[in-house]
Amino acid sequence: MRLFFSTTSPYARVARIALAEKGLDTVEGTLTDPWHDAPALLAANPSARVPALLLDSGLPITESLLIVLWLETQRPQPSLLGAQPDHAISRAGVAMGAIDAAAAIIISRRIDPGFDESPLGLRRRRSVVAALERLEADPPALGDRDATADLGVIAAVTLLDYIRFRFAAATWVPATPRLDALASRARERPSFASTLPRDMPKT
Ligand SMILES: N[C@@H](CCC(=O)N[C@@H](CS)C(=O)NCC(=O)O)C(=O)O
Repeated sequence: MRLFFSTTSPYARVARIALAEKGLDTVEGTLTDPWHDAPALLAANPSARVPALLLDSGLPITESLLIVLWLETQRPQPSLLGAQPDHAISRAGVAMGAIDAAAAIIISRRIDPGFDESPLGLRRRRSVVAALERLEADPPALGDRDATADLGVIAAVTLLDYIRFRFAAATWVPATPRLDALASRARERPSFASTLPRDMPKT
């Protein structure tokens, strides 16, 4: 198997953490800037987006949450849905919506440097703030070291770390002490520590 990923992508990070939590961290990774339209990525994903997981059969699985779904079917244990699947999935939905909103702000700046303050930019910002506030009010819980991180934890921590990475100086990001504590505990796990967002290496 081969995973196309970038070090900045929160979506790729969700897939990478999920693979590692399932004990599949030895899957070969191909560092790929999706914006460079690498032929191998385009062959795996017509949308030219990361993550894309190429199975040994040659079949590609794209979309972060579908990669998680595929993992659940192939390797049900340990489950990424945790003890309360409803809650894990619900929180993951809130976090993924905010990841979409945050990523949309970053991408839209490429064509409109003033996007952040535009009506649509402010709407996307509101989504991020509202999701962080909702997750902060009722944060997912991480068990002890032996417990697997569920999808709610994976998505919430991925969101928070992405916001810190991309919007470090933003004054509109709310204080989230409970999520900060969760992220700091999650960082004790190799799956989270080894996938912290960072700029892509210069080529
Ligand atoms: N819904 C997709 C989103 C993937 C996505 O947008 N990835 C970004 C990187 S953060 C990408 O590859 N963008 C390149 C492009 O949009 O052309 C998922 O969950 O995997």
